[in-house]
Amino acid sequence: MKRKYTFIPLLPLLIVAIVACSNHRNKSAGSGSEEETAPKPTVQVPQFNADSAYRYVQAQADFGPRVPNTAAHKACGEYLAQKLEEFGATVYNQYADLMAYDNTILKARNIIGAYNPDSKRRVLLCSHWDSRPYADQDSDEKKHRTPILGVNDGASGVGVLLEVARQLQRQAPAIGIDLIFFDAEDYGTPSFHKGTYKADTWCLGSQYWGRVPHVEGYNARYGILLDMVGGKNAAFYQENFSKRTAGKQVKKIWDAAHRLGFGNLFPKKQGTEVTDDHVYVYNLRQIPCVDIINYDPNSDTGFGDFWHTVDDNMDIIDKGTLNAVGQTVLEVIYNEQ
Ligand code: AHN
Ligand code: ZN
Repeated sequence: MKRKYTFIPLLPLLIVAIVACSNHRNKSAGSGSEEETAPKPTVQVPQFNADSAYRYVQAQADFGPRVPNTAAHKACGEYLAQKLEEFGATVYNQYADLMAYDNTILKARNIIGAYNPDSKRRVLLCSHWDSRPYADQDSDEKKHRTPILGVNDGASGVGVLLEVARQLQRQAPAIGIDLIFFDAEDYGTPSFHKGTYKADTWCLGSQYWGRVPHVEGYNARYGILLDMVGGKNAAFYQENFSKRTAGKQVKKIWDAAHRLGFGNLFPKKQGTEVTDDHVYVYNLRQIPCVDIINYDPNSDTGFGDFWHTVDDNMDIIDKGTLNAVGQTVLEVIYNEQ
């Protein structure tokens, strides 16, 4: 009897003691102990300059259509490699003869700029730099064989990445970064083609790089592909191949965009599945890669009214879109440890 009486009141006491103890532990790990322990280092993310990115877009547009096997293409390739040199990257050039859907041999050039090349911790950022030989989505059928300027479709992604390169030179992030400008992305089978069907006619440059990377055994944690990232009224729905194969990174990028106040451009909603360079980065090198691509399921082609038309020119470029994408990319890469 006596034993029972002394035992029962101890139980609530014990619970109170445990709760008090755990509360104390919670407090000491939280804000209360900031003076005693070193604060978590906060990274300084550089400010993306959209005016600067816009100038790099304009500079590419000034060459004219950058269709493989043309003088404008060749000259623009020189310009891009020279800019990467100027911004302190280690530059690699991959020259390759690639066969197009109609058996034309394309004199292609992938241009790669590496930052902190010795680091094993790497993120890959990429875009295509060529422009399409055909305005085969133009409402005027007579223009279907006219090469396009590809300002949004081509120059915008590269323009954003050149501004990222300029920032990388000014302030290095904790990890290594590779910028890849893929060639011959947009020489895919045109709508008017009557010949036999050939698979994989888009993204020839990234297919080549996937088989023969610029560095043997190349690897990266993940990649981010920028495609059509400068248009007015852009919407970056979550491209579905990216969601399936790089879901964690999609979340990370869209969370970063929302944190920065660009939630309106980055709806956390599923887009379509697009055959783009990221597919080959993943399939051939097993590097998860997220395609940030203007795609709005509520619009006509999804890619914007100017897509693969003669209207893909400087008039449709919006610095606000370039800024939202560029700042989001910086936020993501400077927060990598
Ligand atoms: C196709 O139209 C098959 N893929 C879209 C990839 C692309 C073309 N991105 C820009 N131009
Ligand atoms: Zn295109």
